[in-house]
Amino acid sequence: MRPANFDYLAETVRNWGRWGAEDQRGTLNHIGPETLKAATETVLSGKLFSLGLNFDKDGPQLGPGRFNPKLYPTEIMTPVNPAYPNVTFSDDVVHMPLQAATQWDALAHVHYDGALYNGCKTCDTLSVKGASRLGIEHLAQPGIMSRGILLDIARLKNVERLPIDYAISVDDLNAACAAQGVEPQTGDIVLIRTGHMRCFTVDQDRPAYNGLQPGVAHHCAEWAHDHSLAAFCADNIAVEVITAEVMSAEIPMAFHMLALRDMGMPLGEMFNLEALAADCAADGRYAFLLAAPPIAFTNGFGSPVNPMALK
Ligand code: UVW
Repeated sequence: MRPANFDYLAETVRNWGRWGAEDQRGTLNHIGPETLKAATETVLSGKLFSLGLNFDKDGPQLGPGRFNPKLYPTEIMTPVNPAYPNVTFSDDVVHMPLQAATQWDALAHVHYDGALYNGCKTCDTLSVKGASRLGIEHLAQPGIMSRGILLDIARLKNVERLPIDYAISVDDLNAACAAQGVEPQTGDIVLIRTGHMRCFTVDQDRPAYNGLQPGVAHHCAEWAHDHSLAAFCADNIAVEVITAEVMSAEIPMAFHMLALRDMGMPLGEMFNLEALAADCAADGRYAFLLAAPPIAFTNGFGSPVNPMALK
C-alpha cells in the first residue's frame, strides 16, 4: 500500500511547471535577491559553524556500496622545479561516493512511476552516464545560500536524541518554531536536529547511525510546501524517519519522493548540528545565514558539502 494520503500529498505539493518546463532548480527558485539580503540581517555575532563531517576512512558509511573515502597521495614533496629540490608540492586523489558523508541529494536522486521532478522521464534522463537532467550541477550554479533556521526537535522534546522510531510531525515542527522563536519564511532552508548524529559522533556506532532512525514523517512535505521552503536538511542519514514500515511501503521513503520528485526540493543529509544547536540554545537565536554550496559534478546524483552557518 502507498503511505497514507500519498497521492493527495503528491498532487498538493507538486511544483512541476511552476518555474517553467525547463527548470532544474526546483524550490531553490524561492531564493531571490531579497531573500538573500534579508538573510544577511541574521548575522549579529559573527560566530561561524561548520556543519560538515570529515571525509575520511573513519566516516559514517558501512559499505560496500557506499563506502568511506580513500585518499591516495599521488605526489609527495615533488620539487616544483628540479633545480630547487627544497621547494616542493604534494597532490592527492580521492575515491569516494558522492553520498559518503554530509551531502546534498540532487533532484535526480530518486523517482517513482517513471518520472522525476518536472515530469522528466526516467528513461530519457538516467543512464550509466548519470543524470542528463536534474544533476547536482544545476543546484551548484549559483549555489545554495539562504536564511537557515534550526528546528531542534530533540531539545523541544527535552531529550538528547529522539527515539529511533520517532516520526516528527507537523505539530512538532510548529511547536519547535513557537518554542524556538522562528517563523519560516519563503526561501528558508530548514535544519532539523534529531540528535541521531550522536550515534556516530559520540558512540561511533555506524550500524546504529545507518539503521532505523528518527526523522520527519512524509506528510511534513506539505508543511515545507505551504511555507515555500527552499530546502530541508537534517542530522540523520535520510532526513525522514526510517522504520520498517516506511521502508516496506509501496512507495518507500515517501518524504524523499515528495520532496525531490514532486516538489523539486533538495535534501541535505548528515548535517552535524550539535555545536550550532548548543549556540542557538544559549543565545535563543535559531536563524542564521547558511552557505552550503554543492560541488558541480556534472550529471551527479549528489554532492559532498561543508555547510556553514554564520550567526
Ligand atoms: C536514498 O538513497 C534513497 O536515500 P538517501 O538520500 O538518504 O541516501
